[in-house]
Formats: sequence, structure tokens, C-alpha cells
Amino acid sequence: MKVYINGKFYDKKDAKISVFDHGLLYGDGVFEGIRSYNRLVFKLKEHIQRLFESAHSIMLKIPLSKEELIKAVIQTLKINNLDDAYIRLIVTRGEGDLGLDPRKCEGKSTVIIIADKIVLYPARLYKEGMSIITVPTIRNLPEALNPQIKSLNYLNNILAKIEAINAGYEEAIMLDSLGYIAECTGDNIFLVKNNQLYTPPQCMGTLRGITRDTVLEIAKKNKIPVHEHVLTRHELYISDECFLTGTAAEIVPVVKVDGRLIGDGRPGKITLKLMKEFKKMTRTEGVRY
Ligand code: PXG
Repeated sequence: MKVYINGKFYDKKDAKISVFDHGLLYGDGVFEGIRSYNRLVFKLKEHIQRLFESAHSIMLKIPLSKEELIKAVIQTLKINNLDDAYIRLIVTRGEGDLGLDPRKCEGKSTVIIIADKIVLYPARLYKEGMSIITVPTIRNLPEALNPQIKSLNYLNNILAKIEAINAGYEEAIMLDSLGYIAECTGDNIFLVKNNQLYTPPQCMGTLRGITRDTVLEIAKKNKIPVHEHVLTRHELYISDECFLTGTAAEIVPVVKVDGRLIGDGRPGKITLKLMKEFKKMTRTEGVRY
């Protein structure tokens, strides 16, 4: 495996950065998780755009243009000769000193591109559906650390994931500070009620997921009504279907929430339809390499 760091490729064992990098010291940086299928990078432009928006928000200058970064991603995929890949794009504040002042890192930001595979959940869960729970840790307040910023600071999500794992579950639902459903630790959440699709709006504690946007796009094409609406746990419990979306997760059905069976306890028909359409789209659309 070859890893891209600041314009050069390194073998996995030599792909190292400074212990003084503020990405490590403070989680000061941004990232994207991108997938390619069949030598097509899915929604690459959208991921690059979100990376630049995250960076702009934290006043981190990316030392490459969007076009240059796209070229670097393609180059990394080609060098690693991967037909299907999970691409992790990371930009850190760079090497500084032990103080958190980002000015010390000026002009030294680190750009890393890893192309590998990812298995987020066991394959059987895509057939049988997942059982998930709400956890005590709420999603970061947008006034404190806006979930729209895909930063290297994922402890909020990791704490929620630990709570789910400790309770014997694969995934956690995080609520916002008002008790509405925000999202899962690395996925957005949808429910289906009376053949209509509902998902939380992106304003409170929800990342505007690119897979979420893709599902909204597929739903519109298939004339499935969609609502971006605040949702309570009750509305989730009484839904007909539920599923999660994310680049790593793709679309995964949920059949039990907090011990309540969703629908008949099997992946629902709209969920299955969306999974099928999503699969078709990922195999035919994207930037070729
Ligand atoms: N919410 C959060 C908090 C995320 O981190 C999503 C939603 C889904 O967004 P996309 O754009 O991917 O549809 C994410 C992204 C992992 C992993 O290892 C998860 C994500 C990204 C990278 C790695 O679990 N989730």
C-alpha cells in the first residue's frame, strides 16, 4: 500500500507524520471518507467541496486547489490499483509546538490520502437489519462545535459508539440538546411512515451526509415524498421502516430501536428499493480512474 503525504507516496510502514502535528495533538484538522466502486469515485466533487467548507470554517488553508486535490486522490487510487476502495482524505493544521495556537503551524498543513478497504458493519446486518439504541451522550451543540465541520475531533461520536458497544449494540442514535434525533455515530438516520421518508434537518446536530443527499435524490426520482423534519424517539418507534446512511455504511436497514420492533422486524420494502437504486448508482456514476 502506498500512502500520499504532502505530494509524495510512502509505503504503509514509512507513512508517518510528526508527533507535533496538531492533528494528533488537538484533533485540529478536517477529513473526508470517500468510496470508489468499479473504478468510479462516487460523489468526489461533493466530498472535496465539503472538505473545503470544513477547512474554511476552521480557518485552515488547504495547500492545494480542488482540482489538484481531485488529481491527487485519483493518483493514489491508480498507484494502489484498487477497483473498489475507501479513501480517507485528511488535512491537518500541521506541525506546531505544544501550544494550541494554530499560528505556529502556519504554512505547514499536512495532506494525507489513504486508499484502503473498510468494513463498517458485519454483512449479515444488511440482510437482517440492525438493532440500535439511543445513548446518553448527545451530539455536539452547533454553537460549540458544529457537526457540519467534519473535523478530526470525533470523540463526541466515539463516546456514543462506546456506549452502544458496552450495551451490546453495533450503533448508537445520538440526540440533540433538545432531545430530538440527530444522527448516528458515523451515519445519518431515516424513517419511513406511510410510504413517506423522514430525516432530521441538518440545522441542529446533523451532518449533511453525502449519502443522505443521494438518498433524497433517489427518493425524488422515484416519487417518494421526503420530509426534512425534527423527529422524536416516539416517531422512530412507531415508524414502518428505518435505515442509516453513510459513505462507509452505505444504506443499512434498522429493525429494532431501544427494544421496539420497527415494522414487522424485517428490512422494509422502501429501504430495499433505495438500497437497490443506490447500488445501481454507485456502480455507474462517478469520476473514472
Ligand atoms: N454523520 C456523521 C457524524 C459522519 O461522520 C455521516 C453522518 C455520513 O455522511 P456521508 O457523507 O458519508 O454520507 C458521517 C460520515 C467510520 C466513518 O469509520 C464514518 C464516516 C466517515 C468516515 C468514517 O465509521 N461517516
